[in-house]
Formats: sequence, structure tokens, C-alpha cells
Amino acid sequence: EKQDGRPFFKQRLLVVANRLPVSAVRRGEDSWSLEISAGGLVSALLGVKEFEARWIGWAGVNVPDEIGQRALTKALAEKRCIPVFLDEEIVHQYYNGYCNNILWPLFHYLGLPQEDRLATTRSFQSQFDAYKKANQMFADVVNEHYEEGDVVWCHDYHLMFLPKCLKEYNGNMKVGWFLHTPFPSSEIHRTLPSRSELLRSVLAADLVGFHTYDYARHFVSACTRILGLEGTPEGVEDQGRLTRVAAFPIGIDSERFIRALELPQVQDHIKELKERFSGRKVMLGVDRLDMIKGIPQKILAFEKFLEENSQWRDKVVLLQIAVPTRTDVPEYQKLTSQVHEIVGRINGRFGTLTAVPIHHLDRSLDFHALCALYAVTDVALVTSLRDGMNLVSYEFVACQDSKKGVLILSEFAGAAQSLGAGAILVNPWNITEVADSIREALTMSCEDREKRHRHNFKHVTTHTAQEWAETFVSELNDTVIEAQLRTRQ
Ligand code: ADQ
Repeated sequence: EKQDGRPFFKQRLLVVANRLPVSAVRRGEDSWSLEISAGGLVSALLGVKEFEARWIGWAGVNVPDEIGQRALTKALAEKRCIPVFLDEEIVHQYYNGYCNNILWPLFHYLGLPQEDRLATTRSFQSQFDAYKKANQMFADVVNEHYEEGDVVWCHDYHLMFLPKCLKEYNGNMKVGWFLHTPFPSSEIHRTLPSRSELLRSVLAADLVGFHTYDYARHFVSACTRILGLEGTPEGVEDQGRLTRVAAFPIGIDSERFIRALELPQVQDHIKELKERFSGRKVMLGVDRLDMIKGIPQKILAFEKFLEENSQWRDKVVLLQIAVPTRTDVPEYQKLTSQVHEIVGRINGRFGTLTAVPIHHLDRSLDFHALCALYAVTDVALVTSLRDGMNLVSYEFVACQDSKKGVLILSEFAGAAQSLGAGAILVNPWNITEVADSIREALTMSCEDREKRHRHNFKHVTTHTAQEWAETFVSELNDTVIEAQLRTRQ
């Protein structure tokens, strides 16, 4: 039996995230062109095939007129996407302000903004109000499209207020919330003026998920210390109601990468890259240009390595692909110039008329170019200062089954807990240690590389994005049923 052309047994999953997985460009009064966009969450959910998934989120554009909104809604429906329309002022206060200027740095241990205290307090309150208002707008759209039996999965720090709004609409809705960033130590979280309100709204969910046990533990501690609730091995209990809290480490659609490597255009690309860099070892960094990724630290460590290992100067090249994000935020502009300055200095110092040690690109690469690059890399460098998981490290491993290159990985990325045994773990703040690890990686024996790669490859190909999503959603279903049984007893 089919309903709307889909098998009736597939459960509907409403995935709610700040951004829809498409970018929309307006072509006329009532016409839009849509493109699937890249990003951590998008790559993860591309792997989910077991559910009838719908996306609810902001399309990333301001659409003030009704004709435009109707046309966009219609175009998005074909991609199973449902838009939430946010005006410019809300986006400024909620997205640029509260999400990206307050929660993002705080959750990555960079603290709250250090502006004039009074001004911060004032703008803080209006940004938090806008945050709540935006979350309520998401809740309205979810509620409008919700059908009994649906599972609602809210994503990330943009939507911490959403579980509460949804449960106020319908106490029976199955609501899960997953955080893609780290959840910081409770001592960091308690500096946030709206600390209690946010925790309480998240606790309205039935299941709360994090990438690692540490983040889950930090969240439970915040609830016990700040709210005075009881933490149990299962989660957090408030007057007999349990919110289940657990770790669900994300993965990638590894098959997609492995299959791509077989494509003729990717093979051609690999050949070209090998010719282009023949006689040199290739080191690779792929990051969104963000302070949490530790890009200046990575480049400075590479400089130190070149300083101390002159025999390697014309035998290694670092390719750093840094796609700009949040380009309208002054701190991100500053970071871009800082990185350019360091790269320029190092290339000036160690370059020759025919070659430079660092190729730095300020842009994103398409999927096939990225796969080819991962495949020809000898050493990948992930030096995040904090990172929820870090999927780049997984993608690199997936593409390395013939080369068996080495992964240098920050111990402050969630991925260190899963790929730690196969990678060389480093403290990215310790430039000397990272420089030494570069030498170790470049000179590592075949057997050692093989052994480390085997460990990581097995992990990446078994703990996939699909498995992650299935585990989360089935646990969410079970959690709700268990809770109902408990209430009946
Ligand atoms: P991100 O901070 O975006 O994700 P990451 O997990 O590394 O970090 O994912 C980035 C994605 O974007 C990867 O799929 C990568 O291929 C792609 N990408 C990055 N730079 C690119 C470039 N220059 N060109 C092309 N593609 C590029 C957030 C959290 C992470 C968490 C994920 C998923 O910050 O810690 O792992 O969500 O939960």
C-alpha cells in the first residue's frame, strides 16, 4: 500500500535545523533556483535512507513579499523542504547575534563577547528575545506540518528553545534534540545569562544527544549544578520525568566517498594532482574558515617544521582549503587577513621561483575535487581548538584505502575519541608538538601507517551517518514508549 506515492510503513521524520540543506537564489518575482548545499549536518543526513525525511528550516534568504514566499515554498516542496521565513532584523539578532556571537564561541570555550558591560547586557537581552522568537517561529511551522506518529528531530545550538515550544503545543510529540558542537564544562555554561532557561527548554525533549560522553556528562552536570536537578546514568530527572541524555557520535556516508573514487573524472583528477605534486609529499587541511578550526596554529606549526627540517623544504607542500563562512562578522574578516599574512610570510621565507610550501585557497571545493584531494594526501592536519566531532577527518580516512596516509588530529575534536587510536593526537596550542608530529607522520613506516589506517577505516565505514541517525531515531521512539509505560505504572 502506498500513500502519497510512499510506502506506508516508513516513519516520517521531521528534521528541524536552522538552515535547510539547499541554497535558494531568486530568478524572478515567482521563480527560484535551488542548489543542495554542503556542510556537516547535510552530509550526515544524506545517508539516512530508512525514514521518510522532511526538512524544516530557514532557506538563508530574506523573502519579504508573499508572492516570493509562495513560489519558494512550492519549489522547496519538491525537495521535501519546508521553509521558515525570518526577516532581516530577526536574522541579525537571532542568527548573527545570539547564535553566532554568543552561543558558538561560548560552546567552543572562547567565552562571552568582551564588549562594554552595559551594552553587552542590553544587546544580550534583545538577542535572546529574538532567539526565543525565532525558535517559536520554527515551532509554529513544525506544528502546522506535524502528523501523529511523526518523529521530530531538532538540531543544534540554534534551536535550544524549540523542544519546549513544541511540547507546549503537543505533549505527545516525540521530540529529540541533538547538539553538533561540544557542550562545554558546566563552569563555562554557567557564565551565560540565560543558562537556566536554555537548559530547561532542552530538557523538555524526550531524548538529548551529543557526539561524545564528555559533552553529555557536561550537560548533565550543568543541569544538576545550575538547576539542582538529579542526574542519573540514564539522563536528568525532574519531578519524576526523565529526559534521556546520551552520546551518539556522528559519522559520514563513507560509501559515497569510496564510490566517488572509482569515477573516471575523479581518477583523472587524482592523476593530475599526482603529476602536479610529484616528488613532494602532500599535506592537507580542509576547514570552514572559523576560529575554532585552529588554522593559524596549524600554519605556524608547519612553519616551525620547515624551520627545523631544512631537508624537507622542497619535498613537502601544504594545501589548505579554507571555505569562508560568516563573512559579514568582523572577527571572521580579521581571521582571514591573519591567515593570509602568515601564509604570505612563510611562502616568502621558504618559497623558490618555481614552488611555494603553502597553497592556501579561500574557497570550497566540489565533492569530486575534494575526494581526489583526500586520496592523494600523505598527511591530513586537523588542528581544531574545539570541534564537536570533525567530519573532515572521517572523509580523509574514507578516501585513503589505497594510500594509507596519516591523520594528525587535535585531541580537542570529538573525533579524537573515535579515531584516536589510528591518528597522531596533538594539542594544537603546542606548536612544537604539532611540528614534531608532522615529521613523525612524514617518516612513518609502511606497517605503522597500515595498522593505524586499518583501525580508522574500520571505524569510519561501520559508524556511518546512516547508523547514527537510525540509532538516534529508534532510541527516541523507545524512550517515548518507555516513558509512557512508566507513567501508566
Ligand atoms: P563543521 O564545523 O562544518 O560542522 P565538519 O564536521 O568538519 O565541521 O564538517 C565540514 C563539512 O564541510 C565536511 O563535510 C567538509 O567536507 C565540508 N567542507 C569544509 N571545508 C570545505 C571546503 N573548503 N571545500 C569543500 N567542502 C568543505 C559542525 C561541527 C562539527 C561536526 C559537524 C557535524 O562544528 O564538529 O562534526 O557539525 O555534526
